[in-house]
Amino acid sequence: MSEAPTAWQTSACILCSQNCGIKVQLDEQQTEIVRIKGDDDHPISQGYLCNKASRLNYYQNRADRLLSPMRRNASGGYDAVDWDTALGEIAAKLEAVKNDFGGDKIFFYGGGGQGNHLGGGYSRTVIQPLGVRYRSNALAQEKTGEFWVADRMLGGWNHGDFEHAQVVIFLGKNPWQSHGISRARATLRDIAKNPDRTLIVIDPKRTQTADLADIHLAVRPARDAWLLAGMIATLVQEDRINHAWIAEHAEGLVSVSETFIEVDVTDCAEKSGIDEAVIRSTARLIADAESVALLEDLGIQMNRHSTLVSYLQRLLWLLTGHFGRPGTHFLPLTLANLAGGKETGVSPVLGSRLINGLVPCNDVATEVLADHPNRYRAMIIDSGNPVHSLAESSLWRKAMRHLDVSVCIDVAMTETALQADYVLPATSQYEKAEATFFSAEFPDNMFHLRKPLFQAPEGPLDEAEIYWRLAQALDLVPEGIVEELMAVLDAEGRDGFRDHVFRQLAAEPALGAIGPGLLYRTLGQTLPEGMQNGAALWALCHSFAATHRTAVEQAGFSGEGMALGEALFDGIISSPSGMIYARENYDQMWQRLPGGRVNLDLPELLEVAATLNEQEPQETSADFPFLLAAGERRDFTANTIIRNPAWSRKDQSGALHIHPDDAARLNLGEGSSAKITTEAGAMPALVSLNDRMQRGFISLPNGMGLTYPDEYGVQQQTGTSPNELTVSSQKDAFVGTPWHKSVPARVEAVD
Ligand SMILES: Nc1nc2c(c(=O)[nH]1)N[C@H]1C(S)=C(S)[C@@H](COP(=O)(O)OP(=O)(O)OC[C@H]3O[C@@H](n4cnc5c(=O)[nH]c(N)nc54)[C@H](O)[C@@H]3O)O[C@H]1N2
Ligand SMILES: Nc1nc2c(c(=O)[nH]1)N[C@H]1C(S)=C(S)[C@@H](COP(=O)(O)OP(=O)(O)OC[C@H]3O[C@@H](n4cnc5c(=O)[nH]c(N)nc54)[C@H](O)[C@@H]3O)O[C@H]1N2
Ligand code: SF4
Ligand SMILES: [Mo]
Repeated sequence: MSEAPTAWQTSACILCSQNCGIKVQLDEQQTEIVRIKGDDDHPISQGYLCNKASRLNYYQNRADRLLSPMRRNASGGYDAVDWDTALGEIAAKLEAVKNDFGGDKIFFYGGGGQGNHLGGGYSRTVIQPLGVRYRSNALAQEKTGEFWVADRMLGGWNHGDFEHAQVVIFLGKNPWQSHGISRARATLRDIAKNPDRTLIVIDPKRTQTADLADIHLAVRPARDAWLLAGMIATLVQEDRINHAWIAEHAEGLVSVSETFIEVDVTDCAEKSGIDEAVIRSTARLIADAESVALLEDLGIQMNRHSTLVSYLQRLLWLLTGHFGRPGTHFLPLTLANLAGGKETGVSPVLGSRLINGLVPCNDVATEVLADHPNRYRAMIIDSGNPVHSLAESSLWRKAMRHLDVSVCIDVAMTETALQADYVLPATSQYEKAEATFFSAEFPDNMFHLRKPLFQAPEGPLDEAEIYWRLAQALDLVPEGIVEELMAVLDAEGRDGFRDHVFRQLAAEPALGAIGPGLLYRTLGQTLPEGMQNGAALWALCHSFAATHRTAVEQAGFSGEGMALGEALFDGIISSPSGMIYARENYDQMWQRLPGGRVNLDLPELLEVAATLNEQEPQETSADFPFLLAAGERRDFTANTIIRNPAWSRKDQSGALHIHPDDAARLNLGEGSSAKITTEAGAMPALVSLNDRMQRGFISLPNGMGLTYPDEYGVQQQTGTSPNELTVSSQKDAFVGTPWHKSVPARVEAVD
């Protein structure tokens, strides 16, 4: 490894949605990352990194790298096949499903992870022409409830101004470990240090974030709805509502007041486990604050009443006027909107609500296995590991084997790949230009197209190339089209190319369906070395510049007509550390709200809120006396992005956290082995005593239980796979998000 390192190159960390800018040095062979530091020129992270980034070489260099297309054989093993064979057979099988049952029986899952969203864009090259209608990704097991609520209240998903808010609230969120806000640890320390600012953490566990908090509301697991309802009832009953702000900016106060005037705060206190006086004083603090910013995450999104809680937390700061000015909340102006909250129909078997086209993840396997004419019969999975990461792994394994044909596109032979008929090897996120659409900032919005750091090995292909070749195998590509467009590019440059493409699209709209792949194969060839995968952004830049001209100009770009989109694209291609593509002020943001106003009234959720006092929640039973938080973010977890357990500097097998009193009762000592049993099955886990846990509340980390070859090439599994313990049917009533954070469970000592 450590020979003379090469010059510093610029990229980004791919281990969480923050995508902090990094500078790296490679070894002389240009195959290993030997040094990593923060990139001071990155507009948002500004040199910041957390503890995980230094381990990125474990993603790039791995013993389980997939180097050839694989085809499942009769005995369940896999044989290497060449690309033409694999894609030819896949095309024939997908076509058969389309012809016999309809393209809407082909399901698409994934399309991107924490660091790669461009591949998913190129998937359209085949899924549109095939007539794929149903799709999903990890957002539909965490954020769709929030998106649905935010869309109906604000016309879009909001984020908070945590750097400036006087009062900052984290609800079911541990940003010290999981980030989700820029430069999280620095920002948290700033808030904690400043006596004029207040940090409130709502979490049953005393997390590292809670250690820094002024107020830690250690709510009973799964009881946030009562806590928040109690706070809102306080605001309504003590008339601490900001009436002037609401008159100016919001609709629907009457229905909200009518509901919460009736809510019994004492009962809310009992059920949530938070003292009534504390509920009331916290509500008053929010009402009196200069500015409040709140962030919700998995602690409530993967829990009972999750969609209701997403609504209640918004009421809390909207009733008190904390939106649309500095230090509060805003709607980011994203280049491509991942957070759409519109209802777009229902799923074909269970009739579940689709949000932004996404089928609830908890329903997908069920809809494959159903005895129903509309069941899914084929699946393409790209950059996702649903067998491991979605509820009820055993059901997913069954579903995968039940499909007529399944294709998995990944860099490794994952738990999902091991159930697929075909596995196609992708280039890694550091072998092609990549980017995400996660950035959620205000007033500046930033985008970062990373240059590749490494030459790809022989075998894997960019997703764009995979989809293009599959489109060819499906006979979707008109003869000579690439040559024709290349000739135009050669002769007339991008301007002539653009006019030509638009003329052709008008004459032959079907061409638009293979558009992303076509751009990759034509325009992509003319981009600076290594940037080919950025080609599809060209179309996106044009549509964004056309819709948000002022915001793009305010970010410093200029150009008449279509020249603005070209300037934006040039900016993206030539900004190795990322760049600001849009800038807005708060007045302009307000104009993006429907009618320029906030809507407080979501009747079906108010209806549930009105029943909270009558409900007698009982999550545990004699059989399952614990609540298991299945999938907690810790120092060295990063979903399943890094599979080699050696990447973790501590707690490699991801211990079960349990309160010392519970452990003593069960004869469990530090480092002992336990058996965890749920409705889904039983799994072993290593025990760690942890007085940060409430009694009766246990937790396991996410992303564990992955297999990885040891030095002899034998697959070894490390840690407990959380979704062997979860079931699909435990999910939210509105959008089907899972109840992973409160799985009824039993714990026993094993010898
Ligand atoms: N280190 C690391 N960081 C990551 C990731 C990773 O794998 N590892 N993954 C990234 C991804 S994909 C995501 S979505 C985010 C998720 O980020 P977070 O949502 O912050 O992560 P979690 O640790 O799963 O859950 C947050 C908290 O919810 C609490 N909680 C559990 N039950 C309840 C409850 O009933 N009520 C309340 N109020 N809280 C409860 C837990 O104690 C925990 O502290 O993290 C991202 N960042
Ligand atoms: N019980 C429980 N389950 C959970 C959670 C929990 O808290 N509890 N957390 C959930 C959450 S919030 C999330 S976001 C999901 C995340 O889980 P997944 O959706 O499975 O996502 P990742 O682990 O990020 O990575 C998905 C796959 O992308 C592959 N990959 C990496 N780079 C590339 C590339 O360049 N191209 C391609 N084609 N593939 C690539 C990786 O090898 C991996 O197999 O897990 C969820 N599962
Ligand atoms: S916060 Fe940490 S894990 Fe997330 S992108 Fe930044 S360095 Fe990577
Ligand atoms: Mo996530």
